[in-house]
Amino acid sequence: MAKFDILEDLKWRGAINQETDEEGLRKYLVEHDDLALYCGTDPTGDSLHIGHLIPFMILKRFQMAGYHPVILIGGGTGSIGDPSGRKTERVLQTAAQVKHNEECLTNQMKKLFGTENFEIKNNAEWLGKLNLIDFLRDYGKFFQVNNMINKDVVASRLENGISFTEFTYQILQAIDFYHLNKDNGVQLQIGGSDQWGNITAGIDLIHKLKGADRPAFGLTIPLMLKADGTKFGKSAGGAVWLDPEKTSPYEFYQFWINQDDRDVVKYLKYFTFLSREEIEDLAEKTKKEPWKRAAQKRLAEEVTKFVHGEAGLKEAQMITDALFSGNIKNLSVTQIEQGLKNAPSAEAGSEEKNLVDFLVDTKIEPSKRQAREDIKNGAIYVNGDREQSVDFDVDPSSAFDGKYVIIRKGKRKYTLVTIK
Ligand code: 629
Repeated sequence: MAKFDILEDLKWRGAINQETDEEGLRKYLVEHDDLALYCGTDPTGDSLHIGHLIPFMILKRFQMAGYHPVILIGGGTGSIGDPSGRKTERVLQTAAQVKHNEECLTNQMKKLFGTENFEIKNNAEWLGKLNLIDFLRDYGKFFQVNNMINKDVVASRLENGISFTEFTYQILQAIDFYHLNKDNGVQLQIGGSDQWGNITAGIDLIHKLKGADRPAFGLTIPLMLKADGTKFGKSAGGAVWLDPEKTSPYEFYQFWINQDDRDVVKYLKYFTFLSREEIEDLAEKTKKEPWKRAAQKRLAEEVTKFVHGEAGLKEAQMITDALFSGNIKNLSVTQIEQGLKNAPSAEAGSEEKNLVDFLVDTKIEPSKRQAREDIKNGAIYVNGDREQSVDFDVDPSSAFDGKYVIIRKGKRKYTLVTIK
């Protein structure tokens, strides 16, 4: 059976940085119908963020092409700490933290990958059983310290120091690949470019223990760079998380819809399952009619749907449309909280108050004179209604469960006033 040429597709997406044996992997895929591959993540937090999504979407692409992805949650390695990409030693996590994070990440993975044709493994299962003497005899002998310290990750830390614990990390990740190759038929490991040293350590170990012709491959993905030079994956509120409690579906949607024209096509290639034709069409539209932002809209829709489902996307779009049109009356309290989380805020008491005073007390207007002028000019909206009378009284109990009053000044300047 001739399968979809996944490597060609990844190349076109710009998703391949380095490969350990490009020819060999290509040949393997031509000669075999099956391939199992893995990517690991350490439970250092209780949610994935969109940076993690990059390798996991590639696993998903392999899954969709009929291959078998394995996700490794590093319960063992997460108790040690990967020095990759870090200038300083990590603080050890407690066992309880690791356990909690493992559970959170496992649930997120299940949402993204479903239950068919994929599995989740935890390396605590085998690493946790290793005793020190066996570790040194069975594995340590295959690692040369001189090679280990030459790996970028260690070399860059030699001046300021690296503990023996973190120094050993690459051996643990190597044991994982060996274990998964031997017991689960995993032939390929993928990861971000920071993982190159750990991935090649695993391949070397497999080749030493199982022979040089044993199929074992590594592939890394380039570091995501933004056209404006700032760090990818950050929004006003910090990292963009997959957990809807940390980054609401609305914020998530907004993050994608606000991307620069110079980045949007690259993101479509990385973060969506749209076909080459569709992406090329959107690239063309971005060039010819950038003001329509067709590519950004499609990107936001696709990624939000993938991560938060159809319902999450609907909600994000509903809030977006309401805030854009000013027609906010039908939003629920939680939708208001999502939509105006990063908007200016103020507080007010629950008693009725004249609009002019309300605007000055909440500092939405600098003076009564300015407040009166803006009201008369029709620039002030209270809970979605334009108010042009300076005698209008704001009644905080009239909307949004009495919790909020929303003032809009001009086209889109919202202030969320919390009622105390
Ligand atoms: C045991 C642990 C393995 C294989 C991998 C691992 C985890 C790996 C690591 N990965 C990063 C992480 O956990 O630290 N040692 O946050 C992160 N990864 C996704 C990408 C990455 C990488 O989860 O590979 O490059 C970020 O894009 O930093 O047997």
